[in-house]
Formats: sequence, C-alpha cells, structure tokens
Amino acid sequence: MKTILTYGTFDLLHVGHVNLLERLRALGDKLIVGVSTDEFNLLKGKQCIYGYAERAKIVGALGCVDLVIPEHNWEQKSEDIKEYNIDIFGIGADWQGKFDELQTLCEVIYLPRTPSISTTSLKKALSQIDSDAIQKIKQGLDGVLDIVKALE
Ligand code: C2G
Repeated sequence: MKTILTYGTFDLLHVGHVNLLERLRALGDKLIVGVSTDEFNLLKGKQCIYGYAERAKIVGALGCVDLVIPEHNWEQKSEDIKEYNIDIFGIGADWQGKFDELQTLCEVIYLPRTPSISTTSLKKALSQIDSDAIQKIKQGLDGVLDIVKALE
C-alpha cells in the first residue's frame, strides 16, 4: 500500500487542482489531502470564497481523494507523514524545493502546474463579469435619462 500526501487551499476547485490530485493518486493506492483551514489561509494571506468545510467537502468528493485532513500550519507535515505512513509527499512545482527537508521522511516530488488556470484568475474573471453587467445597466439608464431630458 503506497500512500501519497499533499496540501492546499483548493478554493473554487478547478481543473488545475484536479489534474494535480489525479496525478498524485495515480502514483499510489491512497491519496490524503490536507486542506488549509480558514485560520491558516489568513496566515497564507489568502481570502477564500468557500470556507474550510465547503472546500474540504468538495475535495473529499473527488474519486481520487481517499481522506481529507485539516492543514492548520506549515509545521504539521512531518508529523502527518509519520502518522499516516506516507510514502510520497507531492505538490505543485510552484513550491519547487520548498519542502525538500521532508526527504528524510519520504519521497518528495513537485509536479508541473496546469498552465493558465488559477483561483486568482477565476476570481478576477467573475468580478469582471459583475462590473461589465453594471456598466451595461448604467449605459442603458444613461440612454433613458437622455430621452427624458429630450422630452422636457
Ligand atoms: N495547482 C496546479 N495547477 C494550477 C493551480 C494549482 O497544479 N493551475 C496546484 C498547486 O501547485 C498546489 C495545489 O494545486 O499543489 C493546490 O493549490 P492551492 O489551492 O493554491 O494551494 P497552495 O496555496 O499552493 O497551498 O502547505 C502547502 C500549502 O498549503 C499549499
């Protein structure tokens, strides 16, 4: 039984997250995912759309994920590796080299990120939709005001 471990925020779950989790799961028999708690995300400087419970439920619903645990801090990884008998710790290559110290406990791998998708870009696109819609409504109202003024 080969057990894989990873961590992340996984807000607004997207194909980049799923690609990573599926690739990790394919390396073994069990994938454990540490989902960052809301409190830890504040330390990471991340403001999430979904709270921890929703993010954990969404990640846990993926067929490739066998167990979700809370990620409370940066330091818990070595304890989790021992507690869950982890064979491979894996994470996206944006973290390249950051967790090499865990190599004394298990194999450490960094997988390529999926290009051109991120929670940040999704949030930006969603906020842009709102402002586009507001702009169109404003233009419509300006047209109505022009007509009213012409009739005065
Ligand atoms: N990811 C990816 N491709 C993307 C976006 C994200 O492969 N286009 C990967 C990241 O590299 C990470 C995982 O998906 O391995 C989760 O990404 P985030 O939710 O942004 O999590 P992060 O902030 O990287 O948290 O202690 C580790 C941290 O909790 C990692």
